Amino acid sequence: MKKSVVAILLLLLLTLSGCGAPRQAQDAAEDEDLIVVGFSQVGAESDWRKANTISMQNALSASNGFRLILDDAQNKQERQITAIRNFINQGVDYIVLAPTTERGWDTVLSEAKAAGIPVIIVDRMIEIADTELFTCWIGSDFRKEGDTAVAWMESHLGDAPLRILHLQGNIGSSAQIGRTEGLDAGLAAHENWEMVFRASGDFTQAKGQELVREALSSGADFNVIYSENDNMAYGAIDALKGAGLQPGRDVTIIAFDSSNTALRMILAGEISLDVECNPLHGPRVQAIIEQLEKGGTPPKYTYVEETSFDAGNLTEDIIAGRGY
Ligand code: GZL
Repeated sequence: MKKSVVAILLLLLLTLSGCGAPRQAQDAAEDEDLIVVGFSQVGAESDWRKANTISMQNALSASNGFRLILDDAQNKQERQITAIRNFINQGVDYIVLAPTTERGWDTVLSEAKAAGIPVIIVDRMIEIADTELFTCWIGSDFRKEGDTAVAWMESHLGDAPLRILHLQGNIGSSAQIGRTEGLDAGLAAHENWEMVFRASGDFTQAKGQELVREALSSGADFNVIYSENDNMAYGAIDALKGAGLQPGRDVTIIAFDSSNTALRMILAGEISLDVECNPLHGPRVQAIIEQLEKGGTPPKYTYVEETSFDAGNLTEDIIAGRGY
């Protein structure tokens, strides 16, 4: 929308001169009624992330009045910073950032502010000196997710000694920080809970499988896997089965995200608890931008409502009715 006047004048000039308008001028003119959004996405590391991207693409669509420019940072903050600078140079109307990590955003968000481009943060939190550098944030309470998992472990695993293998997400992401803090609080509160192995699987299935294979071959004696997302849990289950162990019987699996595949693993008795982390931020961001376009002021922070699933409350109908 910012480029509309310039684009239309350029188009007019080129058309009158008989030169014909280059494609980008035509695009720009077509953009005149669209809200142009630059979205810096973490990557495509998990089912959750893919569902999040699809949700944003479906909501910020041309039919809804948007032109979405999506950048996949492949889990690298420096690529996100480059993408944000490109969005600024392109003169987008809004920037949406799903941050890889909590820190390191002050400079580039100052540049977006100076360019007069509102920034909406989704999913993970950022730690920044001046919170005026972003307009609003919408995401999950990751510490609460961790506390939910620990409360379930307390009520379902009784007083048995727990020997815990902990698969962490990307270190420094607020999803990892909050879920780890929840488990650490549980470990501090229970003398019969022991951490026997802890490493980051980067939220990926391959790394999750690699780490559990490594733990098994090192002789680590664990009876619980606390996996900070579903995809690492899938990898862990593959590794357990490869070693002749039965997930859900020999080892209790705790996971996060509640994606469709993982919920089916609950029905199959392989995952015992899955704490929901809802990725469907597209409609939420769309509503925020539409509110801003009308001069409204969305809340600075919005936490999405989330639940958890186990064999006691999960049904096929629930799975069929979920968006991811
Ligand atoms: C959580 C999100 C995490 C998911 C992972 O909001 O940031 O990143 O739990 C994803 O699946 O990779």
